[in-house]
Amino acid sequence: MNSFEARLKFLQAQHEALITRPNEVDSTWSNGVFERYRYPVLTAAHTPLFWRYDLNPQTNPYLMERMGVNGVFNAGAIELNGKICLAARVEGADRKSFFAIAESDNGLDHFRFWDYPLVMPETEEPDVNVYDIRLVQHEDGWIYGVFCSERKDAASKDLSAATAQAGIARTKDLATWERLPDLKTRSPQQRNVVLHPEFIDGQYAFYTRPQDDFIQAGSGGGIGWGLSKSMSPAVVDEEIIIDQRFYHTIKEVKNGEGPAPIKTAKGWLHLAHGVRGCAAGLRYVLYLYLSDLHEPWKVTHRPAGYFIAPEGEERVGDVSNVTFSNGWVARENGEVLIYYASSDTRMHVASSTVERLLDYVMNTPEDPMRSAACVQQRLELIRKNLALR
Ligand code: BGC
Ligand code: BMA
Repeated sequence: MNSFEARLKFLQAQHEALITRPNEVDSTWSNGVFERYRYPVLTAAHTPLFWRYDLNPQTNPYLMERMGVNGVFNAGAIELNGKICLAARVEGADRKSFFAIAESDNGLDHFRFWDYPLVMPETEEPDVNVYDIRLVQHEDGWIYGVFCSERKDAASKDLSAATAQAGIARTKDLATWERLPDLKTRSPQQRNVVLHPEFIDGQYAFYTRPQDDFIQAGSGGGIGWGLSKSMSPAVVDEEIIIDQRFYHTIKEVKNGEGPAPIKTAKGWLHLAHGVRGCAAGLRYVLYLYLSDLHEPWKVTHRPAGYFIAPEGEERVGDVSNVTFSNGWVARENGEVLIYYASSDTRMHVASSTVERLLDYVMNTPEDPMRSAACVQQRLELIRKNLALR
């Protein structure tokens, strides 16, 4: 066996061992709200070797990686035909990202990418980068993918100036996609747009995130809500802010809806991200909130603080100190699989149940917004607990 073949065999064995490695609950983590798992479910190394290497000894005698993958993160998620499918953001070494489906039977391990990444049709004005797709099974029968489409801001002299808008596509099988026009709103910038799974008064409903600037929320931002009569084109004329940013909270700088909310008996359960600025840069954490079953734009419960924040190795990566989620799956048995990415690098899974998450959102006190009030809130808990002794 020559060295090319030997190395190829080694790489293949290593890859297969990685993707068939059983996952297990991380026994060092225990807060009663959710379980963390020991291993990431997807990483750059999970992508097939034939996406990265030229496997022909004639054209690649050194068996070099020709097209590196920088990270696999921010995946949309859906349960389809009994499989858990993730639509991951795969970012090449060239910093352009694209979507690719990886599927697993149990949603915890053995995720395997389909042979080809998704071929997302372009619009007339091509996207420069696409990312963070939210998959939604809508009651109209289509599976929609709503994602960020980023293009260079041609009007600005600043080389990095960009505009983000919501790209929309639909499918029945995750394999073939029909691209629809981008969402139209009054905001020059939209990221983190999510389609609500049900009609509201016969219209499509969107969670939006209007901003004046590509990065900075300025005086705007917050999670918005608006209705559209159609999906092609989808047009939201009026946006209201349903979940604002607040000074000195986990969402002081920015926030945005995560995946589409889960319908429960007590209301719509939402997962979102909050961002604050600090000396180390931006810190992204995840939080939950609950909104009214019949009027999903009315928030009923806002547990204080974060639900998931980066821990251990999750804190380090291409963009460190980030947890981000745009995918979760509520299973028939009440289990919830939460897919979150760490530091724009890899995908993890956490598990809980609708029952536990509802208990968490309904019984975690709200943020009283001042240190003194927070102490009072904690004293109340301490007194009650000490009275039990
Ligand atoms: C990156 C995203 C990031 C956004 C705002 C984009 O260019 O690809 O990952 O969320 O900028 O910082
Ligand atoms: C954003 C998101 C994500 C990313 C995060 C941190 O604004 O849209 O793509 O995970 O920044 O870089």
